[in-house]
Amino acid sequence: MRIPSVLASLIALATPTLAQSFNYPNFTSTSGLVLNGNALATAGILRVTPAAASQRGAVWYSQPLSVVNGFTLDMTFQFTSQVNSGADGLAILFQNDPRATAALGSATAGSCIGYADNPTQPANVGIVNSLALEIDTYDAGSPFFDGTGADFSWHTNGTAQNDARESYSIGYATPAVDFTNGLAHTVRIEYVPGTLKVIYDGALLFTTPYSFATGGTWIGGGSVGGLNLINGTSLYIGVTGATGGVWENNDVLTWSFASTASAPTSYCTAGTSTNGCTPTLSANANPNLAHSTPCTISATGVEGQKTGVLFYGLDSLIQPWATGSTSFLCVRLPTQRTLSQSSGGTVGTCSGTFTLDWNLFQTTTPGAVGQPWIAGEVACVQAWYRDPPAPKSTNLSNALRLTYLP
Ligand SMILES: [Ca+2]
Ligand SMILES: [Ca+2]
Repeated sequence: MRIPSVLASLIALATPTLAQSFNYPNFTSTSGLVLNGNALATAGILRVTPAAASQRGAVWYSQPLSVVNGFTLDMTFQFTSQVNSGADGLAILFQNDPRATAALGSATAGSCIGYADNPTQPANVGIVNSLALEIDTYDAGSPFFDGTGADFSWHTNGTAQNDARESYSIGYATPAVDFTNGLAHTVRIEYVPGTLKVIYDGALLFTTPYSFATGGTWIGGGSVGGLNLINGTSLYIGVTGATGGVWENNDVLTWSFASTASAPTSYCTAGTSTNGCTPTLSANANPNLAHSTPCTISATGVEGQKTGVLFYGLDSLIQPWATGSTSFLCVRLPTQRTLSQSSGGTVGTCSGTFTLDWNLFQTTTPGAVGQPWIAGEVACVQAWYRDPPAPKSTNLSNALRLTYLP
């Protein structure tokens, strides 16, 4: 039995390239999450803190996820049962603190929003080696000097413990529609190395220069370094919150995250055609949501003058194509066929090619599998071609994994 060992090696090759993501459309289940402090799940809502005095909570995805090549994070949040206009809000955290999923900030001030150190207290418990996006609902005045008490603010102190004082902000904005109005709102964070974008209720609110590798610049001046990433790639991702002498429910309704793969990655192996050809699939770049940057997929080394088609699905698979075949099916159902084409070139040689303009196909094929695409989503692509003497009269190329960029 040779096939099982071949399959095992293929699976081992495929594993490191899987997209890293999570998606909580609600919190009926908190599987995969670690809840600290006063955080709880209730009626499908993630209540980072309940509406009571001097609460703090933190919720972490249990595994570190890759951030080094970029990511997209989406969250729906809501502040309810506000007392005296409510406090103190939520913060979205990216961290590599030694406490890992046990990390939790100061309990002595709601203004620390569950992640920061309290500068007026001797205990040092701010989450070190972290970047935080405050969704701040309360202006505490001195020593924090929050903007308006209803603002987003990025805070970091590099590899040292994070700090909620506004002097540790690297960028902030106050949205025109106040998120403390009791209604549900959405925030999206898009990170590409060098830039953080905050999209609030579907519209870009502000952009902040920042890189996990090189850090950023505090709003009051002075540069701050980047973070030490886990394995050079990853951080724990979470949400924290707090209340003090004024309080509210600090709630999260939905939450999803997807890492960006740096480039299209190949997986699986090509079958060998009757004339000894092993077609190789490649692409110049990952597609983006607007289909505005070139994404061309090519299969080279195809037998000349063969009819074939590129097809794709949303997940990978490694399954023998047919008894006696050297090919594998590497794309899980449901699959989407693109247009049938001829490989060109010379009969009996490996001089043929198939090509696909991914953007053209997507923009001219409404309802194609995968639409509407979201950032971080994966498409697994493979080429199929006629080879009459072969088992099942056909063979397959290797496969390619594309990851949608914002
Ligand atoms: Ca505040
Ligand atoms: Ca603040």
